[in-house]
Amino acid sequence: MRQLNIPAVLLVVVGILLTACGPDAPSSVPVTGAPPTPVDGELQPDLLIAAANIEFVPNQVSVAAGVPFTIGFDNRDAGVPHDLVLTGLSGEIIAQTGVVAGPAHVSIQVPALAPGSYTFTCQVHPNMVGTLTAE
Ligand SMILES: [Cu+2]
Repeated sequence: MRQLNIPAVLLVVVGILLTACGPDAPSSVPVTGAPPTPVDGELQPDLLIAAANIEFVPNQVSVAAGVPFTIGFDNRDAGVPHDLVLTGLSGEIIAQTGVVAGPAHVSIQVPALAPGSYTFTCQVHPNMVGTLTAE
């Protein structure tokens, strides 16, 4: 009973594949080589992330992949300790500010990242979570 529609589904899938791979499909431009090597002093402008009212502001940021950058971390919560820990695709720590009580501003350098989605968290407040996308 459950097999009744499989041939029809296969036809549809094959049809889609043929359409997508047809002779008129534009050839994609090949991606060549590694990202450009950054020159000293040519860092991206600071990414500014604040901690305010026990939240990261903003909590969604994006950077160019393959280029080191700095994060300026601005703890605006007076008397409240926060930090910012950037973790990689396997949960490894890439960069961290250390815990600072607000108001305080610290900067950290982040090495060039492979394209992907990274997470930043506050170790003091596990509900403080943000996403950094390298693209
Ligand atoms: Cu915090």
